[in-house]
Amino acid sequence: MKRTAFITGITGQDGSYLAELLLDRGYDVHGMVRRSSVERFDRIEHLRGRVTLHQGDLLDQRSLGDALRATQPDEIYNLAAMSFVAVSWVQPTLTAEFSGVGVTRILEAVRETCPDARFYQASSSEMFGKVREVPQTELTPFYPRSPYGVAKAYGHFITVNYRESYGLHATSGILFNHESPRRGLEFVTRKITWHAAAIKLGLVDKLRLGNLDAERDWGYAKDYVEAMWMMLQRDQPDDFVIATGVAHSVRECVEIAFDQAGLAVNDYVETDSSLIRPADVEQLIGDCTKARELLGWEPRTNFEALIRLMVDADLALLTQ
Ligand code: NDP
Ligand code: GDR
Repeated sequence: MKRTAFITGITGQDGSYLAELLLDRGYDVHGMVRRSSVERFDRIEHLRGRVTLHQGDLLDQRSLGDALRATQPDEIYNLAAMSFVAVSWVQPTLTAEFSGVGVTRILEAVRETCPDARFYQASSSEMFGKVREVPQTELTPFYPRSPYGVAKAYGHFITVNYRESYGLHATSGILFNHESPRRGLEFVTRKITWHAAAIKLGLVDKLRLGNLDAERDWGYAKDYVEAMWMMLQRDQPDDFVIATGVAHSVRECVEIAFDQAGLAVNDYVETDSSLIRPADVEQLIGDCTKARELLGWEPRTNFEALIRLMVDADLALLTQ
């Protein structure tokens, strides 16, 4: 029988790739979108005829219940959030509402309308923050370093708690950074690849960055949405770290991107102290042994290949 999936955050980077994956696997795909005076569904424009969209917002309990009641999903992927760490200091309360309490709202809606559905929560390596051990696993204690990380830690634990309190099939994927040509322009990899392409084409002349020494375990979003799906195929709900196990610095990202564009870094890149965060996460490295062993999941795309493909995509985008 055809299975039904419901995705919050379907207009985001991950939501759009996950919708494609689920359609390919024969699912009836539903997504939640929020009202805006200008409709911006660029990432799912090519899927518009194949997915059903429901109006809703993580701030609005009624809309969550109504959308789930109408959909009666087998699987729910809660990807919606205020996902940009830097803005979480500017809008700390709203971030807590979206990315923290919003998880409780949707879990309550699940309990009320479709308690047998399988639920996925988009947790984050930002919860490890000022890391307690290297590499980080499912058992590493959290020490979030931003209002976003704190909100995600709440979302993670409320998911665990509803699994243990009410027997929901609720799973939390602790995903490390993952990028793609659909990544928002404000995130550092895409900011770098877009600028490398734009400088190459003579459209802009500088790239200003903050902390060049920060290191992240960066993977490819397409590989990571597959892990989300794999987690919900298990009869046992659980928590999984998804990562590549290798960290690179922002500086290395710049070097690869500019090399791909055929440019010399020193001529174009400047540091800008206003882009330094009040508290940054210096290094994240994940250990995805549990996902390898229990899900059979493997990252397929390495960092260098990822950054090069993003530069090529930005060159193509800007020459359209
Ligand atoms: P994006 O920022 O690309 O997408 C976020 C989505 O959430 C958008 O569809 C956005 O809708 C929606 N959204 C935001 N606020 C609300 C709200 N109040 N109600 C309903 N929808 C809302 O994020 P990603 O795709 O990169 O990430 C997906 C999830 O995974 C997020 O929860 C993120 O925090 C988490 N995560 C991401 C990682 C990464 O490296 N990408 C790593 C670990 C976790 P709109 O289009 O209207 O703005
Ligand atoms: P992050 O991603 O905060 O890890 O959160 P981001 O790409 O924003 O920053 C990564 C690191 O790069 C440094 N940096 C800059 N960052 C941005 N955005 N812009 C700059 O100009 C810049 N210069 C240096 C940052 O200080 C940081 O150390 C992402 C999001 O997708 C979250 O939603 C997700 O949960 C985590 O990844 C895992």
